[in-house]
Amino acid sequence: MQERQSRESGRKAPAAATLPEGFRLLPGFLDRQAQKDLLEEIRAVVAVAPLFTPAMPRTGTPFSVRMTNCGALGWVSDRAGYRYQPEHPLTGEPWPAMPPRLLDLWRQLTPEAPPPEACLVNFYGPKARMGLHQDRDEATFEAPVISVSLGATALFRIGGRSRKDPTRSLRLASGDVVVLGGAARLAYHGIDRLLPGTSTLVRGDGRINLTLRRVTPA
Ligand code: MD3
Ligand code: FE
Repeated sequence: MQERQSRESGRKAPAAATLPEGFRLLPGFLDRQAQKDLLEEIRAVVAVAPLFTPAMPRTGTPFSVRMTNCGALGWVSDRAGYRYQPEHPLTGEPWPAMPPRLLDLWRQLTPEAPPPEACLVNFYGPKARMGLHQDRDEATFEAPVISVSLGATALFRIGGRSRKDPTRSLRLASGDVVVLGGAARLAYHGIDRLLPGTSTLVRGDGRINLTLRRVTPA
C-alpha cells in the first residue's frame, strides 16, 4: 500500500485512497422540505411493503439493517441466496410503485440511462452497519446506482473493484445523494457505523438509505 510521511510525527501513515472514477457525491442535494416529503413517501411504501430482516445466504445470519423495496423489482436475501424478485417475500404482494420524485431524481442525474427498476430501502437503527460488499446481483451494470441518505449521518467506506484495494471513509448526511457510475459501480463499499445524535429527521437516531438501480438490460 502507498504510504506517506506524516508531517507531525514522521511516522508512516496510509495515503488517502483515491475515489473510484465515476463516484459523484452531491452533499445536501435534497433540501429539508424535499427530505421530509421523501420520508413521508417512504413511510407510505413501508405501510404497504413492511420492513423485513434479510439473512445471509446458507447461514441465515440476520443483517442488522432492515429493508424493503419499491419499484418493479426488489432485492431480497435469505438462506436461498441474493436475488431480485417482483413480490414482497412475506406478503407475496407486488412492491409498491416508485415515488415519482425518485424517478425525477434519476432522470435529472442520469438522463441517458433507462429508468430504474428497483429502489432498495435500508433502515438503520443506531447500531446497524453494513459490511464491505459489491453490488453485482443485477443483470446489467449499464446504469449507475443512485443513493439517497435520510436521517443520521453514516460513516461510509468505499474502495475499489478488488476487496484488497485501499478504502476511504466519507460521511453521508441527510439529503446527500451519491451517483455511482463507471468504475465506482463495482467498487466495494459499506457502512461502518452511524454517528450518534445526528438525526433530526428520523426518530430514534435512525437512518434510511435509498438505492435506485437498473436490474435488467434495457
Ligand atoms: C457503491 N447501501 O444498499 S449507500 C446497498 O448506506 C448499500 O445503505 C449503503 O450499500 C447504505 O447496497 C451505501 C452508497 C452506495 C450505494 C450503492 C453502491 C454506494 C455504492 C453501489 C456500488 C458502489
Ligand atoms: Fe451496496
